[in-house]
Amino acid sequence: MKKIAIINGPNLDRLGQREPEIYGRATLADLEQALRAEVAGQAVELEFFQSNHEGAIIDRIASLADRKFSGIIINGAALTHTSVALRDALLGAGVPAVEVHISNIYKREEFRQRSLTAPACLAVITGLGLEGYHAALRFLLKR
Ligand code: CA2
Repeated sequence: MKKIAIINGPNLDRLGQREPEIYGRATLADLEQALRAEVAGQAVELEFFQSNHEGAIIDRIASLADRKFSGIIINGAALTHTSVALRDALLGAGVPAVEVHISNIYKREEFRQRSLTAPACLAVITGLGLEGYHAALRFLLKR
């Protein structure tokens, strides 16, 4: 049984409710449903977690390592650009992670073009919309 966690950071609970021109109209619940449908019938467990609190995300990442998860898909949202603590948590967990951004961070403001967490991840997918989470899931399941 492979266990993959999908972690979404601050404000992504509002997905589908604001700024649809950047983030689309689908909600996090839609994303969860679509990812669960993708792995239906496979020996795969998905765990979804969203928080607006940096420490809660860090605690969760540590618990994934303790519970022997095989992969993490993380959209750290704004924490991507600011959080050394999140980077350290990913490095410390030692669980293979893929960083996903719905928008193309390199087409946006300069402050979004730097990711502090990317070096702690195997790969980064940016700008594919919610398809990026599916691509990350397929990648992690093939490893
Ligand atoms: O493109 C991405 O996925 C981001 O990680 C989203 C973050 C942003 O800070 C990053 O630079 C790029 C923003 C999350 C806020 O998302 C909202 C979505 C809909 C409505 C309100 C907020």
